Amino acid sequence: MRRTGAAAAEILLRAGGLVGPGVTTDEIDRLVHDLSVEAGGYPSPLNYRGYPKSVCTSVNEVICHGIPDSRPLCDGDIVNIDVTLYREGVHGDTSTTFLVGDVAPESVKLVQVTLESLDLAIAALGPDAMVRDIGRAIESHAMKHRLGVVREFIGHGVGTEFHSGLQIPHYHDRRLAIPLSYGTTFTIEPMLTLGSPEAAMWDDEWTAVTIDGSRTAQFEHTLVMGEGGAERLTVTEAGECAHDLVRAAVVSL
Ligand code: EYF
Ligand code: CO
Repeated sequence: MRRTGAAAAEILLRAGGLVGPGVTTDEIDRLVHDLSVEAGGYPSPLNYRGYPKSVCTSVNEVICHGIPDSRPLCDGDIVNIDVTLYREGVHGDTSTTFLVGDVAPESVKLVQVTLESLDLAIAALGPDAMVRDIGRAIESHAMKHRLGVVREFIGHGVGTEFHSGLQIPHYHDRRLAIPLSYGTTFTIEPMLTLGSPEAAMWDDEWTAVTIDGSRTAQFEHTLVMGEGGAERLTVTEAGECAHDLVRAAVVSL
């Protein structure tokens, strides 16, 4: 899981390097596909439950599962790239929302707070961590910044299967007193919104969008529970990931 996670993180970093005005999400899809194969693996989304592409690319009001296409990204867009790599018998799942060119301050804030909410959720997982600690950390940070938390799509157990039975909601529910035991591998992937957190589905039956067309951002890591807390698996061997690129971009604004 550590090796596959590191390879997925490298692929996401490379994909993020391509992001810019004029680049199509089909070009990002091709790069992710080719890098996954070069890494000795396979892009998990391709043909997963019939999904037609190798990566999800979710632009502006698209919450998740955006299908890459021939439209170029525009200056001011935000785009989530969600990479899952299957290699050595396991999946590594990670995503980052990238800024495309010059992005309006409200959207930059959305991206920044969403990343902070993931970081806070990971930090909230101590030795006796429970599933509810994750949603509590995310929802309280979102509320502080008057952002919505999407409830329809959640984090999940991940390992030899892309999605195991474990469910990781990003909203607070005190009934989720479910221990995250040593060795559990799972994702946290909060989706926050500027407006309504309600989701609607495009006619393609994949693309989930906000019902009011407001923008939304998402960040994701695959994690493993260790003795002292959660360890991020979707980081390079040097401990880096594409989230760091966004952190640097946001700070320099
Ligand atoms: C309505 C799929 C899409 N499901 C989940 C299939 O966990 C994921 N990313 O972090 C994740 C990625 C993909 C995915 C890519 C394709 N699917 C199944 C059911 C419904 C759906 O969209
Ligand atoms: Co996932």
